[in-house]
Amino acid sequence: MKCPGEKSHRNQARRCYGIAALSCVATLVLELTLGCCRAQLITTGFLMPHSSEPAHDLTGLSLEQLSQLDIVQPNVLGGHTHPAGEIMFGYTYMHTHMSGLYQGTREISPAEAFAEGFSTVHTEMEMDMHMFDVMYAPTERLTLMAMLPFKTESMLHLTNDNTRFTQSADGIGDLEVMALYTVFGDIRKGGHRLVVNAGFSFPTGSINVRDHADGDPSRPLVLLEYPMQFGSGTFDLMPGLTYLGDTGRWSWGAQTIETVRFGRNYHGYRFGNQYRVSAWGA
Ligand SMILES: [Cu+2]
Repeated sequence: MKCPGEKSHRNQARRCYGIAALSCVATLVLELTLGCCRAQLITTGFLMPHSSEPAHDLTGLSLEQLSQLDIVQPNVLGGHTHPAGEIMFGYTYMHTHMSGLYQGTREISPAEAFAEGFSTVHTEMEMDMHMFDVMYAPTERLTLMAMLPFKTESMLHLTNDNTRFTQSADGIGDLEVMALYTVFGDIRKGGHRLVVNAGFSFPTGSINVRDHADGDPSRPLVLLEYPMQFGSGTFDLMPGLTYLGDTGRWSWGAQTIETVRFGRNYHGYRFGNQYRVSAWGA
């Protein structure tokens, strides 16, 4: 976090938190409004049956074979399971663009933010996320999955003396592992299924992400804002429940997954808990 000016240390600290809070609001609101702009460009996986058959990719399969593969909605976290012995490697690319400043739900101009005493505002943030995941089903009822994101981020700043600068960073995020246990139904028969999700997030993503002050390589490295940090810094529990429906031709589902954070990270903060609800059809 960068705070120019010859203020007392205490004053600076407060100003920093002010900016961080403002940026959090901007992030939250834009997540909602730009949610549909998240481009899910590529989602592929190849399935490796437990037998000695060579691995094949999806491009060699007929439409009918594709429709029989249980790779419904891979972009829904833990939203599908696999039959016993199957391994899936997945890759998802996601681009998130955020811009604008919000106070509550009202968009404000940088000038208004400066008038409130902020010395620097964030005008835009870009994030590219490459998500790698692997799934394996040791039994018919149990599927295990692990996911690790790689993030490239940049944030554009505007200061009250009208200087613009960019800070950027890249690195891995938090490793998530999840067990999906089918409590009702059978993946081979289709119909209705109920799956219990039990996930855990390890703080492998840095919360010490730094870049040069003012984006100027000659200046010292400073800690970047909360949205620029790669991980939560805490161990998080992710319990959830997934309902899957399948008639062979159509499939649909609904899911709720929570993220419950434990303690505080070594910088003394923690993110809020998350509650997610998704529904889909295909
Ligand atoms: Cu899978």
